[in-house]
Amino acid sequence: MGIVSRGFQGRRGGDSERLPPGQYLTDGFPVLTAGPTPRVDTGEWTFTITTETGESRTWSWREFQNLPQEHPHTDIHCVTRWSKFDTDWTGVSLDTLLADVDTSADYALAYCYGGYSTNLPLQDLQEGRAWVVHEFEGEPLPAEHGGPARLFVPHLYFWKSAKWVRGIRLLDHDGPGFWEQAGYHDYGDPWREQRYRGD
Ligand SMILES: Nc1nc2c(c(=O)[nH]1)N[C@H]1C(S)=C(S)[C@@H](COP(=O)(O)O)O[C@H]1N2
Ligand SMILES: [Mo]
Repeated sequence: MGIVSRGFQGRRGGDSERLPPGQYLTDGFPVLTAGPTPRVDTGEWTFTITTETGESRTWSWREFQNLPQEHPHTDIHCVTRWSKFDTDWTGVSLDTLLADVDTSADYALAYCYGGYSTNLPLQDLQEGRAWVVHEFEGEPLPAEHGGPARLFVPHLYFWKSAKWVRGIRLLDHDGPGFWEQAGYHDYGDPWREQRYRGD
């Protein structure tokens, strides 16, 4: 396993090189949700980052829309073994959202409307690798896929891309989210097949 993500090398080697181990390719876009789909009005939507010292920063929908928008284009990989190539999204980089946040935390817990949560090292939300997205293929993100906005962290299995994301807590200590408590891997790297605890 090299340092460069193999997702960026795949095109030369064809589809098999782009597909992480144990995955199959789908053209569809399956919906995977534990529980009912929350309906969140953009007029009420807020996104909050809270630091380990308890300081917080909150954006309204309008403030969030006025931040610099990026257009990640990449492959996604679900732990239930489907992968989808060449997905297109619009959203705000976590680097932008974290720019004025003063923290020395090492961990992050994303939490959601509806109660879902997932944990990641803070570093995995940085360096151009994570976004809060609100469009899929040029259209507002459908509610079943996490609209109005979801976390998008495509270098990890897709359960880390929390739908209906409401905020991120920055923490000194790692602690499991919803699926991690249920036995999924703490980190979830598809190239190392980190599906379940102990993988
Ligand atoms: N809030 C919330 N986010 C979630 C989930 C969920 O149940 N609730 N499921 C996760 C899982 S297991 C996957 S594979 C992806 C699925 O996203 P999709 O339904 O848009 O394909 O969302 C992730 N984010
Ligand atoms: Mo999943």
